[in-house]
Amino acid sequence: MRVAAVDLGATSGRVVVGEVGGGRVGLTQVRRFPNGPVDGGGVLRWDTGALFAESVAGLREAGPLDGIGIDSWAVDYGLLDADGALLRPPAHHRDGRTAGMPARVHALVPEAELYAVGGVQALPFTTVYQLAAETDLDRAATLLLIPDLLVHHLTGAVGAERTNASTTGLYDARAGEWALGVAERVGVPGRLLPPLRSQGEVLGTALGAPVVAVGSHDTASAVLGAPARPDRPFAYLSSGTWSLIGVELERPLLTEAARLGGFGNEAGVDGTTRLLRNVMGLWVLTETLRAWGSEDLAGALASAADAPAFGPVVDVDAPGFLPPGDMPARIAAACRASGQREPGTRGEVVRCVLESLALAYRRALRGLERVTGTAVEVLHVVGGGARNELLCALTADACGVPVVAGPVEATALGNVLVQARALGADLPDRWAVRELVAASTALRVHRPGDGRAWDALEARAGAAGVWG
Ligand code: LRH
Repeated sequence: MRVAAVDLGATSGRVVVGEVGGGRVGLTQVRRFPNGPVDGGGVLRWDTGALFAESVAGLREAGPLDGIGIDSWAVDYGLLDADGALLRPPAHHRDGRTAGMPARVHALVPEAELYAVGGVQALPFTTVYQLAAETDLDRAATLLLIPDLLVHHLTGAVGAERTNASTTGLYDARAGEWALGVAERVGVPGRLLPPLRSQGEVLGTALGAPVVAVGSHDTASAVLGAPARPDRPFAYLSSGTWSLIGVELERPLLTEAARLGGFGNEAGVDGTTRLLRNVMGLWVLTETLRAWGSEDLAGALASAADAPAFGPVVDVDAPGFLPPGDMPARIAAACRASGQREPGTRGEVVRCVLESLALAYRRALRGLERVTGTAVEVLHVVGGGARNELLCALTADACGVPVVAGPVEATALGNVLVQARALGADLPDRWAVRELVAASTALRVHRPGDGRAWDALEARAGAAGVWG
């Protein structure tokens, strides 16, 4: 069986061919293309026209296919008019137009009530808050999230795949349906929300192949592609532009403790719940390199490895790190504000970012254990960040659990294997999918060292007021 995964990430997109058979899955990347924010009339936007053209070119290069599946980052959307035409290029979630929007929405539906239904983390860029800043709702007939927009472009089909719909804040996490009551109360007409689709449904045909609904939220596909075992309680860290750290649950956890702990419930493949925290992620590092005009990630990591351990740390989730800009200056300012010395050399700046990320993962993991009442025994780091050995090692130490790093291509694997299953491959459940991933990829284990230095670091940072 030969299927293609189109995987659109915030900094690059790719088309990957997956071949499934003989107890293995193999991937070949056929096309990779850059992605990023573009200036669209004073608002940061996505150039979906270019992304879709690149995706189609990649699918053509892929040759004959048995299936096509599409995933991308979450929360962003395009609005279509009654003729199915896109009103404007979709806005980028890092645009500042959402400033003040959470408060405006919470005045209509209190935050705790929103959480009790949708269970999402109240991040300013979540779809429901973006829609509060939207000027085109009256002219729009349909809202499509990014992967659904590409499915529409390829097949004409209109729908919303559930894993990504669950990130909007307009989805009823328990019922698995749109939360139409909430939508109407926050001023989003129910007519905009298209029929929901589940993984495995055939959505249409493109280039002679069925387009199959996969976990269209990249993180949902990545979590499926994490080589976890059913007999060992695990957490995952989908490590890319964003860091999504969480656990897999059988059903949503919509408690006040989960909300106040900063965790969101997102729908996983096969009706699971991904209880996770969205941590700012490698964005802070890539923006730092961009500010330096450098593309030398390996060099930056090597200098961080040589820099002294346990220097200054920052709250990577502070809103100031969200928009594009001069990260080294923001890091220095955050260190000054908390009475810490500023990192001096570039190696120290990178070390500060990595230790701050590891500390954020540690705090999230402890919080997850607290709200679920389950101790985590292993952390699966998947995605591009699994290649970052220094960060994986720091994460193992900070979290006090073994880190299993890999696969880097967990998202594409999750995408490919949901298609393969829908097309008849013998993969009875998600554990069978994960077993196949484990059998087909190289993994690296990072064992934790003595955690006492991290206890001290966290205490020092807390006393300095790093988290406010
Ligand atoms: C990761 C991701 C994440 C969302 C963010 C907008 O790519 O999908 O899960 O929170 O992008």
